[in-house]
Amino acid sequence: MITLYGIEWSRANYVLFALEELNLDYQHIKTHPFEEEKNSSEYLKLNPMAQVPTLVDGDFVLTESMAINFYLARKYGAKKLWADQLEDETNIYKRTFFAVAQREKSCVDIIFQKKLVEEKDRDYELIRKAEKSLMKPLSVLDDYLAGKDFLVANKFSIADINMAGILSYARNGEYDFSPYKNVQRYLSDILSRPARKRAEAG
Ligand SMILES: N[C@@H](CCC(=O)N[C@@H](CS)C(=O)NCC(=O)O)C(=O)O
Repeated sequence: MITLYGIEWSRANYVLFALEELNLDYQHIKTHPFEEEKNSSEYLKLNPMAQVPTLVDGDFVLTESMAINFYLARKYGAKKLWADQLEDETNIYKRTFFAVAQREKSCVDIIFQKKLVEEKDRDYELIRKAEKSLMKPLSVLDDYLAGKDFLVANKFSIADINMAGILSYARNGEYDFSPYKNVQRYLSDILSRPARKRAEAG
């Protein structure tokens, strides 16, 4: 039995997307990242960082959203979401790490400030810096996506779930993607997949 802890708008969103793409049976426990339940002794045994998401698959407990997605893709979706060749597999890592290292913090800052922080407390300078820091990585991604529908080996993979999940924060925070037409098209294709819609609905 697979159990996923983490409410759908948290980083659990990438994992829910993968679980839904793979049509897996799972139990979803909507642990809230900013409420006391994540500090319960039971939850801390699973995730000592008191963060979400956490996946439990039988006796196996795994934290870190991207590691969870690599695990699900390898274990349950080798044909559907993983790669056949070492080079493509390595590119799945590359695209995912690039998304996490170059974009995740800025995307999270944007959505957090715009959707969770009250207007009177909003840090507009942080938003401005976050938006600016996305320009170069998005422009590099935009060039890469010219004429492509997917990130790796011209096929949908876990790398697309990870990348689109991270960029979706900026998109939901009304970041202006219009200068990056290929990224805009790519995001709208990946984020309109039925599995993603089911994941968003929780
Ligand atoms: N690198 C971790 C980050 C997890 C994380 O920061 N989760 C947030 C919710 S999106 C959280 O639980 N925040 C509450 C906290 O840090 O106390 C991952 O990708 O799983």
